[in-house]
Amino acid sequence: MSQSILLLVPPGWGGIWQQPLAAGGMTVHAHGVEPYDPADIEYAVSFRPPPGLLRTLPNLKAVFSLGAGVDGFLLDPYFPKDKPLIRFVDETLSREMAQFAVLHVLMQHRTVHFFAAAQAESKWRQRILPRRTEDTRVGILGLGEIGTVCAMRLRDLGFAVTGWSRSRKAVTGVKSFAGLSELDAFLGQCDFLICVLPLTDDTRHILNAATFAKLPQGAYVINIARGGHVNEPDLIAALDCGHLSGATLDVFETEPLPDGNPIWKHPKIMATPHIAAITSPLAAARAIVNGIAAIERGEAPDNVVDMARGY
Ligand code: NDP
Ligand code: OXD
Repeated sequence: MSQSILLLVPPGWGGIWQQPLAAGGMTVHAHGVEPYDPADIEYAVSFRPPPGLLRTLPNLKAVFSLGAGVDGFLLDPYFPKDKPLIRFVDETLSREMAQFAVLHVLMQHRTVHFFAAAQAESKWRQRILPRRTEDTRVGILGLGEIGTVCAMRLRDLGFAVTGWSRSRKAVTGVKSFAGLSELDAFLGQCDFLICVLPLTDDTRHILNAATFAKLPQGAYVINIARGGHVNEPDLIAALDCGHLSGATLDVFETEPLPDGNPIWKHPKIMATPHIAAITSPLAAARAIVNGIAAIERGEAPDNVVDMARGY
């Protein structure tokens, strides 16, 4: 039987998501593109739905996120919290997030900028690494689906890797710090800090002047989670005073990053447009079709968000 899905994505993005869902046997209505009867809708699929809209669907059974993060849903004060919200968890997504983290750690660790500048001057400038790999401490904030893969890849490259999460983890070769009481000890030993937390009331602006001050002098910050984790003026101040050596930001408080925002031209920031990893429409459709099939059989789907925790 064909289930009726409402697709809520920005204008122009409908096609790439609609086609694989329709191929999976779903009847797909694209919000803003064609009229639909709200009473027909059983499932909604989105990344950041218009606030209040999901509440207007009287026969909604569940909501599927096209992303791993669900802050775009839970920021809506009218989100129907009595319906299951299912997030996207995918091996390829985790692997590509880890690639991005590894890429940006290695670019700094191997001082790519130094050699690029030397080449620009046609200079043969050899030098040894400023810090040995095993002495380079990489801390992952958020040791969940994605953070764990980042930790394992960096560990396999020989870095000294630690992680911080709400509950204690057992990842071979990765020291686990847990809970707020261990946050300062964790921060104090991060030459690189990689944020892969979900954005919740507890983690908003977790990266601020006070937390930057607890990082070792010269630490490098990589945020691939959500812009709301970083207090951006505090980050710029910590870079400008020389306490932090640099930052890679893939996500921002306001996206797209507005024209004129100082982050664009900051010499110590590498900014990318929320592309650390992008959900594959085919993989998302497969997960949604499987999740709907489970619900229709009366079973619980995988990856249901815990509304009390917010992730
Ligand atoms: P998970 O839910 O699997 O992992 C979240 C981790 O954060 C868990 O280890 C959890 O601890 C920890 N955590 C959450 N809240 C706290 C807290 N208050 N204190 C300490 N630890 C906490 O999420 P994913 O790994 O799947 O995704 C992480 C985030 O990555 C997403 O929410 C999304 O924002 C971002 N993302 C960004 C992308 C991009 O392109 N830039 C692409 C994909 C995701 P515990 O395990 O103990 O519960
Ligand atoms: C996600 C994202 O949460 O793309 O998956 O940011």
